[in-house]
Amino acid sequence: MDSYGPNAVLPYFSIERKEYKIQPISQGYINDTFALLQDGASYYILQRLNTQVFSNIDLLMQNIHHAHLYLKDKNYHQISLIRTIDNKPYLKINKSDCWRMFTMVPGSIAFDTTQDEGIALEAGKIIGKFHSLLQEAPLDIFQDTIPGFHDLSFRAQQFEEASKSATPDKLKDAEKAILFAKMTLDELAFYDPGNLPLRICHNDTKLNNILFDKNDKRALCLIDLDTLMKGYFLFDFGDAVRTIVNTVDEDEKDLSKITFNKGLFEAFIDGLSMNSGFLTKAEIQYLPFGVKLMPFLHGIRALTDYLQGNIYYKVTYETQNLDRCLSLFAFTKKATEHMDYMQEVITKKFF
Ligand code: GN1
Ligand code: MG
Repeated sequence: MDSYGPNAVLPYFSIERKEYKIQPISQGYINDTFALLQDGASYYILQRLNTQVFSNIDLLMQNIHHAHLYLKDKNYHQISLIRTIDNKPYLKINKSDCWRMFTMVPGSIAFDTTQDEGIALEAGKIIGKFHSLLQEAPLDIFQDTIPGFHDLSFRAQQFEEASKSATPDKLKDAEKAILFAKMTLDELAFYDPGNLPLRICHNDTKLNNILFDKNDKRALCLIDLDTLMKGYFLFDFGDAVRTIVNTVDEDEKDLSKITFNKGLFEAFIDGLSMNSGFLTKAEIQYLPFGVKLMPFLHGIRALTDYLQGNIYYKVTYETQNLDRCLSLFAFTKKATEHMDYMQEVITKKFF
């Protein structure tokens, strides 16, 4: 039973029986994702869930079910879950082999990066819409799928433990990154978002988790709701901004290419301000902090994984986690340099 592949699981889902071409989608560091194509068009998305990272799939699928009840709006495209032939939300072959399927949104596209201010504006709008809709949901129906996911002190503690047990070679290669991590942890100790309201957050709002209409480039919806949990809005804000205003990939090795594009930032803020009625004044003031926090959090997590020998993220080469860390830390520096600028733009556009 443990040698199931995408082909073997198809008969267990309630879809039309046709000859589908199965195409792996390589983006994503956690789950294995496949597109099911027919005559060149995608019909379904099939995923093998990473049960090491997500230890309670029932809970995770329940969160998604609850979110779908609220993500209903004429300006928000809803993705449908395809149930199994015995009417379950996912296929459980055994505890560590779990699969699920969604409909593909016809004519949609996702972008890893963008130079287009129209895309940045649409991204801001849809993230605002997502939060406005979920604001109506009671917080307590959602459960944490990864406790402490964006908790900085928890991530700092994991990093410290990894530093203690890492090999001398790894510690040497990561020397600069380790220094930067320690310095930034000291700086961030001054921030305390603890009084901000908790909301249901997506917690992974990078640009390529937003679907756009291929033709008119309207944002349709957010995908990948696996990390839907309670959190602060600044998490979703920071994750979106880090992947929009930086016009190169998250693991870019040439650090001189990393940008903080002001036009894209302002367009994103314009879009968000169209659907931002739910935000409190205090949350708005904290937004620039999110743009520094999120790349740093991802960077320190990648660094920790590098030091531990790549046990969490999927990597295609040995030092990929270190490259991701260096690139994310380089963007953290850019964010730090733009704190006053961001505050100015935000004050002008929101107040
Ligand atoms: C992981 O696999 P993917 O791309 O959905 C990670 C996110 C990071 C992202 C990119 C559960 O998400 O936190 O933003 O890589 N998800 C998990 O850095 O760890
Ligand atoms: Mg994700």
